[in-house]
Order: sequence, then structure tokens, then C-alpha cells
Amino acid sequence: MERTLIILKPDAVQRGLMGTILTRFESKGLKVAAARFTKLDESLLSQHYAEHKERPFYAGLVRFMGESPVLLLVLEGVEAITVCRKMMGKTFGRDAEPGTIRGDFGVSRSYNLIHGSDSPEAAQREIKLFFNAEDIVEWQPAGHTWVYDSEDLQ
Ligand code: IDP
Ligand code: MG
Repeated sequence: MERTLIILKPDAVQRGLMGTILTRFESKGLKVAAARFTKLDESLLSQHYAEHKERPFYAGLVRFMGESPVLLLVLEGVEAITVCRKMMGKTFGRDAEPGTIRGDFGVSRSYNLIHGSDSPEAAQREIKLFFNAEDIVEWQPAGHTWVYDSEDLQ
């Protein structure tokens, strides 16, 4: 099992798309391991987006992400990082394939609805940045045994 950090960004929250997006992950079989609705401050955002500090879009990105609340999620599943990135689609809504979250719901470069960790190292770092260890809930969804075959879990 793998965990990934997902952020439903301010545009997803303001456009009333939280439920729609979360439903896609739930329907796919991903399990919510932690969730928090909050407004992110500049210090957290500068740590989260440290790799983009020198990019021309950085200032606008931090402003946008702190402007309004976000929904922070830890999702869990087999190969959850790759599965979620595929479901999100390419970074810019205009390039993202139909059927993906960004492809179906957005047309913007900056307002692209969702963040998802892009590697196991990033996931570990990002989950630690936004959640305490005790915020991660260990639980077994009732339908779990019908989501994965025993072979998937080896
Ligand atoms: P990702 O979210 O698909 O991993 P990254 O390249 O890591 O994409 O960029 C982080 C975020 O920065 C994007 O999700 C998007 O919100 C924003 N961003 C990236 N490139 C641009 C750009 O060229 N213009 C405006 N915003 C951008
Ligand atoms: Mg990225």
C-alpha cells in the first residue's frame, strides 16, 4: 500500500467541485487515510513548493494557493501515487486528456484544481508537512476485499 498527498486547490473548493473530485477517488478504490479543510499560510506553501522557488509563476502560485481554503487529503492504495497522477491528468487543463480531473474540469494553466505527490519521496515529505502522524487513520473500508484481489496485495 502506498500513500499520497492530494490537495483540492482553492479553485476546486470555490467552484464546488470537492465532492465530485473526491467521488472519483473513492469510486476508483482509493481509501481516505486523512483529511483536513484549511487555509494554507505562506510558510507552509513556500516549503511545499520549494522546488519551484525560482520559477516565474512561483509568486502567483503561492498567492493563489493561500487565497482561499483547500482540502488536504492523504489517499491510500496500491500504487496510489501513480494512480492519482494519472487520474489528475497533465498539469495544464487545456493539455489534460478528457477523462482526467484536470481534463474534464479545467482550462487554465494555474487554476488546475488539484495537487498530487509525484514520487514516494515527495509523498513522504508532503504528508509530513501537512499532517501529524496521529492524524493518519488506520481503518479497513467494508468493501476493501472487493477492491483488490489477493494477487494485487502481494
Ligand atoms: P504538477 O502540479 O502537475 O505536478 P508542477 O510543474 O509541479 O505541476 O507545478 C506546480 C503547480 O504550479 C501546477 O500545478 C500549477 O498550479 C502551477 N504552474 C506550473 N506551471 C505553471 C505555469 O507555467 N503558469 C502558471 N502556473 C503554473
Ligand atoms: Mg509537481
